[in-house]
Amino acid sequence: MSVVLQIIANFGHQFLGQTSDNAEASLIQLVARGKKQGYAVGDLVNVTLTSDNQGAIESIVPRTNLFYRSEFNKQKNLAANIDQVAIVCATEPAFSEELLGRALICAQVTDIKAIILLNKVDVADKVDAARATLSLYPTLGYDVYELSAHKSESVSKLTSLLAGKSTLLMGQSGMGKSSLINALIPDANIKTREISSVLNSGKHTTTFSRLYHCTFDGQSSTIIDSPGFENFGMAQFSVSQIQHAMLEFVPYFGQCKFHNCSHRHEPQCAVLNAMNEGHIHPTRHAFYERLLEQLDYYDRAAY
Ligand SMILES: Nc1nc2c(ncn2[C@@H]2O[C@H](COP(=O)(O)OP(=O)(O)O)[C@@H](O)[C@H]2O)c(=O)[nH]1
Ligand SMILES: [Mg+2]
Ligand SMILES: [Zn+2]
Repeated sequence: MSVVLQIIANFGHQFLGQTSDNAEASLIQLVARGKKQGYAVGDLVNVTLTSDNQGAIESIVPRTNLFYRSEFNKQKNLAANIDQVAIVCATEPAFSEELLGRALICAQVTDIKAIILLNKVDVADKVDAARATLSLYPTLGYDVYELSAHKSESVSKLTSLLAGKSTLLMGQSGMGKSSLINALIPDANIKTREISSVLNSGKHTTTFSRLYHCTFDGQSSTIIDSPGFENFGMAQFSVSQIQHAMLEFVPYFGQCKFHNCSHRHEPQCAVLNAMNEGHIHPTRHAFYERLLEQLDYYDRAAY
């Protein structure tokens, strides 16, 4: 029998599928037939069932999008077919603005809405510093929502942002992602144990992405939890894609002296002029230079 299933967890080359509209549907262990493909959590796949709880992936339903990081030829799929990515930061431990910036670039190039969650705002002596760091991002067009995973009224406010959507939750470890998932999805622990027991006999329970079906504000929604990350390579993008994802640079494009200006060191560069006049934050321009340096490095290493 052939069915369409959604991949809700993967670990290495093992996948778990479930019908996409029923949180209580049983978990089907999936193997990829033929050439190994880079399936991602959130993918819809055509499956031939070989038993009650096993099946073979025959083909993939075309994706609306795929969010992934990459270094050289190593690709790490985080999620497919998502409506938005929520990047979790915290007041403590301090979060990496570099990783936040990279996740935002990736969302921008992939044309996925990104929102920033500042968790642990109950930590009174750290909240001002975190707010100061994040104050730049609303000026670029990104909404920042403050919350505390330990406060139920704050978590219930969050559900209105998630209702009816498929959201990839990402963040460094320690930011409170698991606490948020547990507050949002009361039986998340049970589901996780169930997934681990089918997928990999309980090992490495925190190292794979998983998708949770949930109902927020009466609307069917999904949350994809991803493993904590400490780097975020974007070898897949071109210089031009990165330039256009620097949203505050975009209004100045076309005004530089050289039409192929890299906006790094050229004379009469409209982007550099805007920075010197205080319209572009120097930390963002330095961030942009680091991204381009890393692309140069990938290019040189490829030969
Ligand atoms: N004060 C405070 N601590 C939190 C909050 N959310 C999470 N934590 C704590 O931060 C630590 C890391 O949380 P965890 O959910 O494991 O983070 P993860 O690594 O992102 O999954 C734990 O000790 C949590 O209890 C919060 O809103 N306020
Ligand atoms: Mg965790
Ligand atoms: Zn320029």
